[in-house]
Amino acid sequence: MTTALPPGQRERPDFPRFGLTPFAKRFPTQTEHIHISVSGLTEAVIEIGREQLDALERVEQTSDFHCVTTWSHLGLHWSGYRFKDIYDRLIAPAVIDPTQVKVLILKAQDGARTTLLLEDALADDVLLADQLNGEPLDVAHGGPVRLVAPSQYGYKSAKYLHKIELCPDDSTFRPAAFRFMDHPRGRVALEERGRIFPGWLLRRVYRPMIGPTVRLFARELTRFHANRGE
Ligand SMILES: Nc1nc2c(c(=O)[nH]1)N[C@H]1C(S)=C(S)[C@@H](COP(=O)(O)O)O[C@H]1N2
Ligand SMILES: [Mo]
Repeated sequence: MTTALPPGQRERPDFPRFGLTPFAKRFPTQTEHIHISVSGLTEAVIEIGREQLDALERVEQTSDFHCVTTWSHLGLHWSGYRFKDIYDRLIAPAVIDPTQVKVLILKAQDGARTTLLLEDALADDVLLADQLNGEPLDVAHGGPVRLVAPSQYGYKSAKYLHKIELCPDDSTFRPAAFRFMDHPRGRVALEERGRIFPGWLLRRVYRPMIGPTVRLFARELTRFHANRGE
């Protein structure tokens, strides 16, 4: 069976390290231990680490990954925890008024941040992944732990996740780059690449940036490993 690519996407045989160019040089400080703190609209800050995750069911999932710049990598095999389980079991019990929680602000160890509607985060295929293709998640792809939201563009899948803020709306969110590059939902099937400009226009703007960005991110990763003596 062949899966049709979503509108405007092109298949890439490799899965490159990728992001906004300022993040090419930024890396997590904690690459071993999982630590995510959840705050906002809760009675107290919730700390999630290996111990809390171990109590949940481990899930395996094969899904495609779609970057807003139009590259897609098909058939990644992730392993981790369903975000819905994390929310229901670890977060929701401490939420003061569940009807208030509409948006999650996701913050990463490299300073990247993004939003996700709670409704989208609770979809069955949204994972907190700590393994990729049978190996522990490496620094290139967001280790020790990242979000994977296959139905949204890649920029919603925060690598090196370490903070989640529960919010009633996205009014406190400052995007890492220009506002037009960010969409509140970012659904791939609907080509919600950004706000303001239509998807077909953003395709043309973004596509030429793929090659140089992939090379930059690869170069900086090599430098990171060299500095650590790896
Ligand atoms: N923390 C963090 N998360 C991030 C990014 C980043 O630079 N930093 N880039 C985003 C973008 S634009 C994409 S396409 C994917 C790329 O994931 P990969 O580097 O594992 O291929 O991560 C997303 N999550
Ligand atoms: Mo992306």
